[in-house]
Parts: sequence; structure tokens; C-alpha cells
Amino acid sequence: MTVTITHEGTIAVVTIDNPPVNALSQALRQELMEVVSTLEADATVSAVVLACAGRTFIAGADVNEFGKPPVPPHLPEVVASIENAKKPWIAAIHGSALGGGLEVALGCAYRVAAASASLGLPEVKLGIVPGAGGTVRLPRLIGVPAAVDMITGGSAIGAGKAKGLGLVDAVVERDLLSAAVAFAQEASQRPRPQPLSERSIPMVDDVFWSHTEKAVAAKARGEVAPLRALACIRMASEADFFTATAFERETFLDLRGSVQAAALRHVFFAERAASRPPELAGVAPRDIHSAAVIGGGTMGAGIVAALRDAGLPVVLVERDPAAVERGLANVGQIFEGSVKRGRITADVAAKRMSGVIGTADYGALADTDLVIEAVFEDLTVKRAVFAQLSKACRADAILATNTSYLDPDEIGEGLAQPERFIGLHFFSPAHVMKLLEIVPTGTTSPDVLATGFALARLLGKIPVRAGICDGFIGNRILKVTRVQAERLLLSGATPTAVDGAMRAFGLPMGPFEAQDLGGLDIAAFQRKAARERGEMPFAPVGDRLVSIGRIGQKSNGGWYDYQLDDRRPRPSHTVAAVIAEAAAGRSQQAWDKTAIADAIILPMVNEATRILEEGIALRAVDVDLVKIHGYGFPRWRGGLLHYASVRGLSEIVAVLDRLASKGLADPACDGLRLAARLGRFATPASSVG
Ligand code: 3H9
Repeated sequence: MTVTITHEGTIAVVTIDNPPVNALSQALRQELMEVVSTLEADATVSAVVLACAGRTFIAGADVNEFGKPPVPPHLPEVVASIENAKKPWIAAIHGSALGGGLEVALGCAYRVAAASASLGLPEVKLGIVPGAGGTVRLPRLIGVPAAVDMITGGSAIGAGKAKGLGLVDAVVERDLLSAAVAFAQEASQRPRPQPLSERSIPMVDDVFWSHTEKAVAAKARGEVAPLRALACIRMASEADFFTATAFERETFLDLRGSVQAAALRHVFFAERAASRPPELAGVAPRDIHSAAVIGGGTMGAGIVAALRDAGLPVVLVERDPAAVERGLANVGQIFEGSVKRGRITADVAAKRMSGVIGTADYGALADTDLVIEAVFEDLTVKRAVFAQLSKACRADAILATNTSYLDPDEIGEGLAQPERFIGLHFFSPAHVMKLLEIVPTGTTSPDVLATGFALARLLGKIPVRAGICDGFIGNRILKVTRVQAERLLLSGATPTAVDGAMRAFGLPMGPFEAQDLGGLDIAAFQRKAARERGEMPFAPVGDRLVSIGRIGQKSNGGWYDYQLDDRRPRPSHTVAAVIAEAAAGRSQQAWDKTAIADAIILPMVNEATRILEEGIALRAVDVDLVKIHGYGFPRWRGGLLHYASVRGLSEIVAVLDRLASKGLADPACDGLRLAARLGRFATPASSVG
């Protein structure tokens, strides 16, 4: 039985037990309908507490059902039957009441929540809108502006905030169930509150709607669900309850089958599977109770903060006392920033900082479980660090290098117990960015690899295994992005047009704006290293800009001009002249947004296919996660290779070949041609042990 009924005097306690997250499957909906009827008919029951077993209250509709036709009873009927029951239902919320879970709670007469609970309508994150009255009941309870924030943003709020908004009636510090039963006993003596469906909705004016529509559209960047959700809330505020719920349901069903919803579901399940790769099933990770970071620069400090946020004590090692001070100050600044943004309190920041020990003495690492090196990207410097770590650390301590471009096999050469060595590629700022590329060397043992994935889980990051090559998965594709962006400049497009097209595609910023923000010097340094290796990286304009000192915002100019204290990019005459010089003699053409996006994105698909062919990425979905969590690729497109599959692999081959015939891209690789024939990407994942 998924639903059980117990009795506490005249109070019936309905407990849902549908692991892992009490999702509202068809069977559960059916049982709930039956339970409502049973309890309505039971004269000994005066009120009902709805509680859940396990880690959470109902976390929503069962997302697994979304790819299939809806089967009755539908959730709106379940919510209506609870709301229309003669006896008051009290939702006892622990964990998360999300989506359909919160909609069920809104059908209840009251909501009592554990202090640690969170409540939200995250449907837009799955490309849909609430489909069981959420957009119609929530504004009636907490007002339109607060409902707009919750529904179009999709983020959950804590029980305390929910109480302030009137979304929950009581917050309980401990023993939720007893408190909910006591609440129900009292509630059964009072007249029932008016059901939300019968309440009026506070009015807001047209200015509110036009202002909010603009704000939601700007934030959505091509994602359709937030604006459709807003339209539902507007309908709720302007039409009667039944018209509004019908409109909401129609919108829900329309979006449920949409391309964006399918893409977002693909990402939803990919993210949850990421930390448990099938090839590591049954491999136990090592215990990590303490960590150290070597190097307190931007990356090192970010990693320290990420480890502290996850509760690990951290030793920060730097070269000398002055560098230790600077490193600690960098970490301190990160926590201060979190306090300023309201993410943590000053007390929490102080506690996190007090868990960081700064030292220049490697002897402090004698009993550390995990050491992450994050010093300058120089092979000699990194090797020197690992020589010291070899002597200072326990033989079973895991030693990791955080490198973006160097070869971890070379960094770890000569290390004692090389099976404990691994690459962990964090993305900057490391305490914020979700992606962690995990790079095993030829000698890394499976349990050390599994520990990398366990660490990612602990840090709340999305881990992706990457093989060794220049740039691993993400930066290797990034190089293609940049090459294509420059090719476009040499054939008639401007930096403004390229960046605008990529924003229109859904990226938070275009390749040139991004380079100005991060600095052109880093990539120039990598190109220099590549030339020393005998390679011929292509960046005629970028190289020229760096040679004349235009390295981005930090030099007040890069691909764009900037004014003092104004970070808005302005087209630059200097850059236009450099482009014109580099483009001399090349044929020029007009580029629209779609053609620009194709000329950048499709060669990235080509490179990603090579990455799969070489086994650098094990699965197409891994590339998707890398692009979404490391590079801002629009989530609602499902990631680079999901987008490619939806777009059509044969069409991509044709476009690439057209671009290649004009010298504007590499031709489609064999792997992509094969994928086009098969209708899917062939991956080596199955052969990896
Ligand atoms: C909705 O409700 C629409 C309505 O308006 C309907 C109208 C008609 N369904 O995240 P975890 C699985 S839309 C099916 O690692 P945590 C998940 O795949 C829905 N399965 O746990 C994983 O499976 P596995 C709105 C689900 O403790 C396992 O549960 N609701 C669902 O870190 C554990 O997941 C949401 O969007 C689901 N709804 O976090 C809530 N949810 O172990 C989405 C989870 O086999 N869920 N699973 O890989 C969450 O945010 C988190 O799961 C939660 C727990 C915070 C609840």
C-alpha cells in the first residue's frame, strides 16, 4: 500500500509512502481519491492530516509519466476532492513540497511545515506550468506579486518565508506529526476557512503586468514556460476560478509535450544520474573527512570555499607567509560576498573561515585525506608541488591536480602510489560553478575515481568524467567556439552581431563579451604554449589585440571599448580596423542571427562528436552537462548534443559541409556522418570498465 490511514482520536493521519520522493504517480492519485471518499464517509473522523514517509513531502508529479499520455484520475481532480471534502485536511510538510505536491497542499485547508521544509512550484524548470491549480490558487493565498516570483522563477522558499507570506499556517521546530495532529484537533473545532477556489484574488494594475512581462521575458532568454506561467497567473487574476483553471490545464498539456519540456526533462534526469556513472557501480569511494588546497589564488580560494561550504575542514598551503595571508584574504572575500548577497549570515561566514588553516608548511598535510593542487598552470611548478606532497602526505591520501590545459599524466609522472592521483578540473568561480570535470590518469584506481564523483556530490556539483586531451571536454569545445567566432569576423560579421546572435540562441553572453570579461591574455598564453608544441592555433584578430595591449575589461578594452566605471561593451574602431586588416582579400557575406549561431554551434557539435569517438567523453549526455554547467549553454535546449539530435544530424552534416566548402568550418567528421546515418551518437561508454 502506498497510502495508509491511522487514527489519533478523531484525527485521521493519511501517510503517503512512495519512495524515493513520494511523486504523484497514477497509482498514488487513484489511492488518494479513494482515501478522500473513505474518510468523508467515516463519521469518527473530524479532520485529516496528510503526511509523507521518507525524506520528503510530495515532491511533485511523477516526471517519468510526462513522456506518456496522461491517465486519470488527473491531479486537478485529486486536489479538488481534498479541497471540497467536508472535513478539513491539514498538510504536514517536511522536506520539500514541490509542484503537484504544493498544489495538493494548496487544496488542504491548512499547511503546517517543519522549520527545515521548503515549498515551491518548480514546473517552469521542467518547461511546463503548474497543472493542478497552482497558478490559480497560489495568488489567491499569497497575492499576485509573490506568486509571480515563485511560479515564474521556480525556486523553492523556506518554511519561515512561507509563513511570512501566509503560505503555511504554522512552522514546527520538532515532531511535525504530533504538532500537525494537535493543529488538526484545534482546527476541527473551528469553522473551515473558505477554500482557495472560492476566494477572490487581490487586483493588480496593467502597469504591473507590462513591467513584469518585460522582466520575465528578459530573464527567460528564449525559455517559453516562464511567460506562459505568467499568462496563467494573469488569467487567474482576471477571470473566474474555473476559466482560469481550464486555461492553466490547457497550457500545461500543451507544454508537457513540447520540445523544450523534453529537453529540460533530459537535463533533469542527466543531472541526477551524473554522480552515479554505471561503470563505477559497486566501487566504494574512499572516505574524505579533511582536505587541503595548494595555492590561494582565485581558483584555489574558490575551491577552499566550496570545500568549506560542504563542511570539510581545509588547510590552505601557500609558498610563504605573505602568500598565505593573501590566500586567506581571497577566501575571506568570497565569504564576505556570500554574506552581502544574503546567501549566508556573518556568523556562518565566520565559522566557515575559522575552518580554514593557512600555512606554508607541507608538514600540516600529514593526515589530510584529499589534497587539491591549484597553483599556476606550469608543468614544472606543479610537478614540484607533487614532489613535496609525495613526501608530506599519507600513502593513501588522494592527490588531485586542478588543471585546465596541462596533461595530468605528465603532472603526476614519478609520483609515489600513482593510483591515488587524479585530475579535478573546477570552473571559476569554483564555489559557484556547478561543473567538475573528473580526469583519471592512466594509473588512477577505480576507488579514487569513485571518490572524485563522491566529492562532487558532497560539494553539490555535477561531475563529468573526461579523458585526457588538450582542454578535456569543455575547453576543447570552447576553442572551436572561438575559432568559429573569429572566422565569422573575417567573413563579414561584427563582434556585436556574433555576440547578439549567441545571446539570441540563449547563451548568457557571446564569445567576445565572455573573452573581454575573463581576459584575452589567458587564451593567448595557451596559444603561445600550443605554438611551442608545433601547433598552429587560429586567432589572427585575438592575437593582434593582445599584441596591442587590448586584453579585455581589465585593460579597458578588448573586443569592445569600455568607459571607466561602465562595463557596457561599445563597438571599437580600433578593433574594426584590426578585423578589416585581417580580413583583407577574404570573401565577405551577410550574416543573420541564425546563420551566425549555426556557424558557431554546429562546428562545436562536430568537435563534440570527435570527443565522443575518442572516448574523451563517454556519453553524449556528458557533453550536454559540461556545456550547460560550465559554459552557460541554454538548459532549455537540453545541451549541445541533445540540441543536435533535435535539430537533425543529417541537416547538421549538410550545413557543416556547406560551411566547409567556403572555408568557414571543418567538414563533418566521420563520426558525425555515422551518427546521422544511425540517427544517434555512437558512444564508447559501454566498453569502459
Ligand atoms: C509537477 O509537479 C507538475 C504538476 O503541476 C502536475 C500537474 C498535473 N518524479 O533529486 P534527487 C527522483 S512537475 C519522478 O537525487 P534529493 C530522481 O530522479 C514536478 N522522479 O533527491 C531520483 O531518482 P534516482 C515538480 C523524481 O533528495 C530520486 O528521485 N517537481 C521526481 O537530492 C532522488 O532525486 C519537481 O520538479 C519526480 N518529480 O532531492 C521536483 N523528483 O534515484 C524535482 C525526484 O532513480 N525533484 N525524482 O536517480 C527535486 O527537486 C528533488 O528530487 C528533491 C529531492 C528536492 C525532491
